[in-house]
Amino acid sequence: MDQADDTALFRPDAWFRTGRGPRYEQLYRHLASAISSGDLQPETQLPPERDLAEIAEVSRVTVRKAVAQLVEDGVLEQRRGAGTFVRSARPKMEHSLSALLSFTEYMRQRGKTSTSRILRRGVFLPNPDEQVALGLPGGAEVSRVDRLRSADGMAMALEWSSLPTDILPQPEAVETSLYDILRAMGTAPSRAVQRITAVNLTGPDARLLNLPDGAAVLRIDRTAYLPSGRPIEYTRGLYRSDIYDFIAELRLDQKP
Ligand code: 16G
Repeated sequence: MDQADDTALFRPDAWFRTGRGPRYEQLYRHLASAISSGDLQPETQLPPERDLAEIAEVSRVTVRKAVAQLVEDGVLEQRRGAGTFVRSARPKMEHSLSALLSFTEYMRQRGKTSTSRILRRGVFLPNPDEQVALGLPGGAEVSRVDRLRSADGMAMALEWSSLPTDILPQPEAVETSLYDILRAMGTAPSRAVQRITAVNLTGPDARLLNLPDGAAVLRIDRTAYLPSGRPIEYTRGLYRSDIYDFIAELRLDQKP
């Protein structure tokens, strides 16, 4: 369980502006948006009321009012004897999460059949990017699946996916769809954060995608999370930008 020990989030300069309404309302709005943006993750424990009042430089009554409102909204939970926690059940969010598409589904929606050519599958020692993105403990290994993805036989994307080994113990099991396997195990991601950049292809990547050296493609790095907030997939992908009109999925957050 995480402690919200990053006090910067609660300091007055993070949430208080003169003339923007009562303090408890501003604090309430700030915490609500930190929860819906994921800055305060599910299961995070808030500092005790007295500490929170001290960090936020407000009275305990102000903290109590803001927290009470968030509890009423169902985004915070007070556990007797334990403290106040960000709730993990977010029904409204889960509804929108069905929009998190896999390559296979994305292509199916467009009437295309997807196939995967496996370039590499196995369990490896993680590199620093994987370690950070997946929050892997020291010494943990990582399952990797590298694929060339095609639609109706046309090469569309190269994807290098990494997952914790307890989530994907057998990377050899991945044939066409990774998400089908995760769904079957009840560990499909429900939220993803993507970073999209334009890059130019070089060497072997260009040849695999049947594009000339230097062709512009989209690079999309996706980190995907379980509803609990645990990161379980880190995929770096190169997508043909000329034919792959990629849509960044958005997540509808709960309204504060
Ligand atoms: C999408 C995802 C990728 C995921 C894959 C699973 C993006 C940018 N990337 O390509 O992260 O691993 O779908 O697809 O959307 P699959 O279930 O067909 O293997």
